[in-house]
Amino acid sequence: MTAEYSKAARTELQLGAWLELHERWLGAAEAAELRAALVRELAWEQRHIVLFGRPILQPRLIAWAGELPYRYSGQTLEPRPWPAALAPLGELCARVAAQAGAPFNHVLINRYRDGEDSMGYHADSEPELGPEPLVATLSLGATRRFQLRLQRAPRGQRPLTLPLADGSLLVMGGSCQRHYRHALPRASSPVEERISLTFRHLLRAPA
Ligand SMILES: O=C(O)CCC(=O)C(=O)O
Ligand SMILES: [Mn+2]
Repeated sequence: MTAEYSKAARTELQLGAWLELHERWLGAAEAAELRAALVRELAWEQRHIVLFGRPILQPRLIAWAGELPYRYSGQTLEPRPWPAALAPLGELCARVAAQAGAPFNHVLINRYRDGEDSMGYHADSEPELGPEPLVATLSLGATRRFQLRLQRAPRGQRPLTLPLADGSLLVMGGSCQRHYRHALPRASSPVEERISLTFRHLLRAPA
C-alpha cells in the first residue's frame, strides 16, 4: 500500500480552512485498474440538478454508494450498495479514512468524459455533513484543474488552482466548506477522461 509513504503538501488557507494534497497516493497501475473497474461496473447516470430554481443537466456522469441518502442541488441520491463485482469499497474507503484521519460512509463519483465536462463553484456544505466536513477526493485519469476561492473573495482575486493528477488524493478540511467554494472548470484544450471519487461522512439522513 502506497498511502503511508506518500508526502502531503499542506496548505493553510484563511479562516481555519486547509487542504492536503498527496501526489501519487495510488500508483499508476493500481489507479488504471481501479478506473477501468469503475467504468465497467458502476451504474453511471447523467442527472438533472436544480440551479437558481431551474433544472439543468449536469455536465458529467455520476455514480455513488452509501448507506444513507444524500441530498444536494435539489436531487436525492438514494442509498446504494457498492457493486459486488468491484473490489470491496470498504478497503479503499478504509485506506482513504486512515490517510485523512476521519471516517467516511459515502462516496460520490464524478466522471468527466472530456474537457467539456465540468463542475461549477459550490461547497460541500449540506447540513447532513456537519459543520466542518472533511472531504477527500481521489483522482483517476487525466489531470484537471481544481479551483478554490474564498466565498467572500475580494474583487479580482484569482482563485487558487491545483492540478489534480492521476492517483492524487486531495483532502479539504477545517472550515473549507464554510468559507471557500471549489470548482472543476472546463478544460481549454482536449483532455482524456477523468474520474474523481469524493469520500464524505454523512451524520444522518436529510430531514
Ligand atoms: O472532481 C472533483 O475533483 C471535484 C468534485 C466535487 O467537488 C464534488 O463532487 O463535490
Ligand atoms: Mn465538491
